Amino acid sequence: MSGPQAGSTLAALCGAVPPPRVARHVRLRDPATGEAIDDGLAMWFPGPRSVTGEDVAELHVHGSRAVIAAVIAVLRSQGLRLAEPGEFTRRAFHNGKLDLTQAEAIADLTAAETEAQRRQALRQLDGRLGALYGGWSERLLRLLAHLEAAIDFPDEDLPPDIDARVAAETAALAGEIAAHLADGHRGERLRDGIAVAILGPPNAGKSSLLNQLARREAAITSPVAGTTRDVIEVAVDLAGYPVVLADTAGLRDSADLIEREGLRRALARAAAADLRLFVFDARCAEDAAGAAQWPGADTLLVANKIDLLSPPSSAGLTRGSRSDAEMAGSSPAMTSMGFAAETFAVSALTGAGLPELIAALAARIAGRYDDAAPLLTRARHREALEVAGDALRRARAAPLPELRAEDLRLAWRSLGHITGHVDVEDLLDVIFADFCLGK
Ligand SMILES: Nc1nc2c(ncn2[C@@H]2O[C@H](COP(=O)(O)OP(=O)(O)OP(=O)(O)O)[C@@H](O)[C@H]2O)c(=O)[nH]1
Ligand SMILES: [Mg+2]
Repeated sequence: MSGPQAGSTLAALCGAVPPPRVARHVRLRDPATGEAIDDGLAMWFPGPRSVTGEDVAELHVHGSRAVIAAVIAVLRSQGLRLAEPGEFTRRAFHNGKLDLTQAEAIADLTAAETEAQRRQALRQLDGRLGALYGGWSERLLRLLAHLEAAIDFPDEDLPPDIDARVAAETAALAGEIAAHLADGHRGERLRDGIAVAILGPPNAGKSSLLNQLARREAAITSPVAGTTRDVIEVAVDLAGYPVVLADTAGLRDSADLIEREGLRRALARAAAADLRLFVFDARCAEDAAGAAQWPGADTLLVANKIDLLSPPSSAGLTRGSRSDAEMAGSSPAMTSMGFAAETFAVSALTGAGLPELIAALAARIAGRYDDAAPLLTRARHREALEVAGDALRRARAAPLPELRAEDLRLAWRSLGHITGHVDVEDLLDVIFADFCLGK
């Protein structure tokens, strides 16, 4: 419960308000009838030292439907209503308990499905992102204040090099924002999922690999080449990282209209993906050449069906067994075939080599996307930063101080939209704090 009624309601239900921030064992009663509803814990957080900044009361009750229904009915009879989605966080924001990036972090924490998402949301909740944007905002405000002062009070005793300082600081800010924007969408990827495309010739076992990584039969597999035609997407938790796997149609020229469309989609997905797994049949090493279309460290080669390379009887192919992993890691057959170092030998049938492949993928993702520094996490932030960056660039080119100030104001407002701090009073405060003008 949050708001002015929280205390009186708590007293009505529990008989008394417990001391602040102490959990009390209570018998909850319907104040109208005196009937006992449940046995639980009550806590009292008088504002402003509470999560919303208002008076807050918490009841810890048994979670059964009957208890919850009875408690809610009694609370309603006391004039309370259920909070709307996000209302507690919204009130906390309005009461200055957190900025908008932290409010978004709470939403992200609530929705986090993987370890990496949880860590990133927690970092954002710590306020590091807000502090970064807030810092820029403050510098911009100071800049603006100096410029406005020079415009409005040209006769006053202002530092002579003010123009040069404004220009240098504008350039510095523009540079920092540009560098933050050019982050390869790392934070957004960690939040929304890293796109990994599975490609390769028909029948190589792409869909089988997808099913193994997703740990379910998401895609149809069959010995018929050309089984997959459309892109099949599955969101998976890959060693703690959110990954959107895309299985694609086999890469081959075909007269078939649908297969040609499948090929087009596969190529488009490969181009758009953050990482690629190029799967080929380990028995046809020459197929690996198809991966040349996507050079670089973003493409991992996966030699599949290694169970067919050695006599099945001697391989001891039990899924996930130690001998499997060892075999996959250092298969003499594979090394003698001369695959590049980045080739992972696996069997999508037995699961051999998959732990190594997953570890390598996770390591690549960790290296590229996981960062302790505050990262851009939302398109909303990116848009606002782009507007701010453009405005700063315009400000640098503006011929008149008035135009420059207008662009700086725009940039500052845009930054303020990210954290939710936009107030002209801020500007006045700085102007009057920095300069004792017109006293
Ligand atoms: N022995 C063996 N068979 C495999 C392995 N991986 C896949 N297969 C079989 O190979 C055939 C093709 O597998 P899919 O996963 O459908 O291959 P794909 O690359 O998705 O094929 P398309 O969708 O047609 O491009 C199926 O019969 C699978 O059971 C493997 O590691 N070992
Ligand atoms: Mg397939």
